[in-house]
Amino acid sequence: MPVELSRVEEFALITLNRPEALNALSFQIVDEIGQAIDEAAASDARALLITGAGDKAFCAGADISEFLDRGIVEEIAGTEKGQQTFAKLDGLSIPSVAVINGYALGGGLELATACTLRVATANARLGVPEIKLGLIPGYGGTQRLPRLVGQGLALEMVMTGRMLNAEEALRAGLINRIVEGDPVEGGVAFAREFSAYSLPVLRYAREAVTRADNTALQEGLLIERDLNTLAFEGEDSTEGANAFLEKRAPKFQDR
Ligand code: CO8
Repeated sequence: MPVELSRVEEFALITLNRPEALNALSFQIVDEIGQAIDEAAASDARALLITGAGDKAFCAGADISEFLDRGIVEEIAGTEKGQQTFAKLDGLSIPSVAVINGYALGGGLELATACTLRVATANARLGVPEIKLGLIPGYGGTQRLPRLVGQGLALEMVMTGRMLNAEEALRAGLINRIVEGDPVEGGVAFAREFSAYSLPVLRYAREAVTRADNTALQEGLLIERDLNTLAFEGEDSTEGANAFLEKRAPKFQDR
């Protein structure tokens, strides 16, 4: 199967399993990623991890061998399908972590930037080389990338196709950690830094921070106030305060 959904302890794990083509994305594979996201969302997983099979690539982007036979109608439908699938990932009720184990290029980097957070191996190379194919990113790359790294670097990456190494990506805020050893274990260790916290409160936190991109400051502060009030009204904030005062670890119930 080119897309595999499995379980690693309390986490769902999607593995792009087409290492002979550096896990490149056909339309069929994008569909299967969408189905796997739906299954992960319906499970009791506390986060979703996404990685690529093999030690060379997370994903080398859209499958270039499909490009030449494609008409404009198929192209529009395929781009919309990719954008919708990645938007589904972005809006997932649980957080997601891209475990970038090598190349994350084009649609592969767009998949990674649709995740909540990203870790990468030291050999990772991240870029949007579409310009070299006479194209621009089409799965959200011109929109999510500048929100993460700023317009200057995003324009440079889109206009030159230059790849960043893991250190550069870390400095630019494109990835959150460089992991050593087994990449999935590194991703799991990173996910554990937040996965015991209240899931609804993590969701409010994600929503408040991501809405900052599209919102004027005064409006954003109102969104923050309302989401903070929702968290404050939840049982988990009572448990958090009690646990602090009783000098014990909190036991959140996702309420
Ligand atoms: N599509 C199809 N096959 C690929 C892809 C790809 N994106 N990338 C690698 N492969 C294949 C190669 O053809 C090769 O196959 P084979 O062994 O049969 O010849 C195999 O994977 C191994 O690749 P290489 O031999 O090239 O490995 P290298 O280590 O020499 O190079 C690179 C690795 C640098 C990653 C190189 O493979 C490369 O440049 N790949 C293409 C990267 C790229 O341009 N990605 C962007 C694609 S466009 C895109 O993602 C747009 C997304 C949104 C569009 C919306 C569409 C609807």
